[in-house]
Amino acid sequence: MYERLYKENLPYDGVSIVFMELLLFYLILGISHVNCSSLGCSFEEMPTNRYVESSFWNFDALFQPQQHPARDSHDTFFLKTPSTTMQLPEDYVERVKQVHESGGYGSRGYNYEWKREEANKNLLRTHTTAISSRMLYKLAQDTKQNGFTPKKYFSIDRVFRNEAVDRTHLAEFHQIEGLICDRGLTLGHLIGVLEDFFKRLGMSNLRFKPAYNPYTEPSMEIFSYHEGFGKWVEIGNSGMFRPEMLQPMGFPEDVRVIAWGLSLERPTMILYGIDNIRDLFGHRVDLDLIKKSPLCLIGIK
Ligand code: FB9
Repeated sequence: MYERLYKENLPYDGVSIVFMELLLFYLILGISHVNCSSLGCSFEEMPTNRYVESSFWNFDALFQPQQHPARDSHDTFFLKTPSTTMQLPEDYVERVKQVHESGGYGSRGYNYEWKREEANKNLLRTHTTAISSRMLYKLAQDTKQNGFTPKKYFSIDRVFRNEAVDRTHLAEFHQIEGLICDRGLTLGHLIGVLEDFFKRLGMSNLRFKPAYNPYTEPSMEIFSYHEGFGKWVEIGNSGMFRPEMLQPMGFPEDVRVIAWGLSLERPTMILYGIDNIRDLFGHRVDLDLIKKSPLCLIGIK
């Protein structure tokens, strides 16, 4: 495995990330073994090989309103060419339009005029949750044919945000996302899974702070007390996908989805003691640092 890294001389910035991806892959494998009995399925990796996404799957399908600040070019990289997406599932788009404009499924929606041309705009995905929306829509379609099967998905890949660059933020970073889709899941299940997930990253003693995401309700920011820093560190975000997102997809009423996300760079910087994100990701990465940095198998027996 490691020989491949050097023989194929991956672009410098990719090497360190590969290490952490390996780490996380093992981590998620670890978790899937734990819960396999209860949910009888293990985590499957979502296909994230598409940086360019339509606003529809990145925002509208997630019930994120078209006037939401994250949807303007201050936060999002929109494409000049191809500026608009080719095709969307028309019947589903109509249901998304409805739920944004006038609600349904117990929601009163956002009461604004939803524009197709806005949903057609292509962009560099701002989160891998755009892939989660595609995968969940496919699962709902599949459910209509062959009945519902519980699923656990994860993704680890690049996302792009037109943000101010500083010591810990670049205009692109790697997002880690996990989701579990099953009947009758509750916030208790989410908290249990998060405690298991982060314990394997060497983080226990978690605190959960109510938060807001357009696509999850309830939502929680996750904090862990970091002995070294002597303070509580925000280690991720999470929530239960809203019925306004899941019902238009066609899921049965009692199907729930718990999901969570964090970055790959933040834990890597802290675990490897890297102070500036540019030393971890980008053209300034020192390959020697990578060569001599052992793979830290935290929490992996
Ligand atoms: O990674 C983050 N923090 C972190 C994680 C691990 C860690 O490990 C140390 C070894 C001990 C340390 C820190 N964060 C998420 C928290 C902050 O860093 C935050 O300021 C920056 N966040 C990024 C987004 O910034 C705009 C980190 C990134 C992030 C935030 C949210 C999600 C994903 C990545 C999400 C999500 C989500 C929520 C609900 C449903 C589905 C996905």
